[in-house]
Amino acid sequence: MKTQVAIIGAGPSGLLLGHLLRAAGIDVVIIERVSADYVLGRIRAGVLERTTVELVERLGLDWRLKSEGLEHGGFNLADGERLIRIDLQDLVGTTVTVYGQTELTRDLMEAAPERGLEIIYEASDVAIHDHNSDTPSVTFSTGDGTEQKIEAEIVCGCDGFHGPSRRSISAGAGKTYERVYPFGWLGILSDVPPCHEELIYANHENGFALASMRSETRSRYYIQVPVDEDINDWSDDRFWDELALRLGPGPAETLVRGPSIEKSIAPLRSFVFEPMREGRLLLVGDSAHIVPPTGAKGLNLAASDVHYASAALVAYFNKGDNDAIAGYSAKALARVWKAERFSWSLTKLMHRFPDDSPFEREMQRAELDYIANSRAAQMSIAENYIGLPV
Ligand code: RFL
Ligand code: PHB
Repeated sequence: MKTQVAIIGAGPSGLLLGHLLRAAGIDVVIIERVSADYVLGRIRAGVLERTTVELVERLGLDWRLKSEGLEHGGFNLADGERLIRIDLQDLVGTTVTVYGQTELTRDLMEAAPERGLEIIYEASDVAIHDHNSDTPSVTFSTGDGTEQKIEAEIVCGCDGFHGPSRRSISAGAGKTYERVYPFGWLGILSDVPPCHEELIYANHENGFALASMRSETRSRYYIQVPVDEDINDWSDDRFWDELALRLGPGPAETLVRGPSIEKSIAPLRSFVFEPMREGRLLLVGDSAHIVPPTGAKGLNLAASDVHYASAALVAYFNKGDNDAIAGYSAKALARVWKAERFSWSLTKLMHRFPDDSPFEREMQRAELDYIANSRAAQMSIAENYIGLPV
């Protein structure tokens, strides 16, 4: 099989990139390790920046996002006593959209056949070959054990943090930056109305909590737990009690409890691999970088990588511009590092670290009080939260 671009991974970055390239008349094949249902079963991001929404609009695949997505003009930081509202609309004149990653992924998957975007699911042993030559290829096995080979001009690694693409970069050709946090987020999804009309990020003595949502009838809540926590120790009742305590008296009063329909623990990590390209292999999204979810940046960073990668590939294939691909990594990384900084600083501000002394706790209190009373501080948070320009 031959194609122009082989994309590894049918998560949001692979699907968005595949659609944008197809819209420019470029041939694409996506190779995904698991089934479509398995991809859709992962409950992840919920907040889309304007730039991410615009990519979906450009594809004309935004009808469900427009009708079911919730536009939020602000969000809240809670410090145990009060809600500090960050008024995005007033401070930076724009909004974010609450729309589940699952829903976005479903929209992109469903539109693939009609747009000639081929996706091969359940491909095992995916391997990249010769990306430093002019004739790279990808091999894999299909469900019945048949070996397949796709020759491509460019390979895009959209295969997340654990995929093979980053590991295919030559030894010594890249550098890794990493910070692993000593805690994770225990999240639940429940078909109950949200406790508040906007998101609440809470800093409590017992640890961080987040009140989020997927719709007016479906809530998504998280609490910080130690990284080695056993999920079986968290009955729904225990989760709701702890969440109510951490969110504080106001939201606790309006909190509606119900059975969890999903419950999982996600570890928190900051990670950057650079450069995001070697030869004809481009790394896109979580394959190159991870942010802790505190700033809601992971999926949005994947989308901005896609923006830069698709522009470079369209210039390369349709205008014969070889330098465009060479420039991809530096362009994407400039934005990646700023999102890393924001996600790390919000994580530090809102979580309990096991080694923190009373001094660090007072620093958090002082910073939250400063934010509560400074429009300049709020504006800085707001412009990062809505997403820096691409
Ligand atoms: P994904 O979504 O991990 O998709 C990668 C795809 O590659 C496939 N794959 C392979 N395919 C072929 N061969 C192999 N050997 C393969 N190995 C892997 C996988 O099966 C998968 O389908 O990466 P992508 O596309 O780069 O997208 C990144 C986002 O998923 C991620 O950044 C966000 O979910 C992060 N994130 C959030 N981001 C936001 O922007 N806003 C949020 O509110 C937000 N909340 C979150 C989050 C992530 C979380 N977790 C669980 C890590 C909340 C949580 C709890
Ligand atoms: C979510 O709704 O899953 C969500 C929202 C905001 C975040 C992280 C996760 O910062």
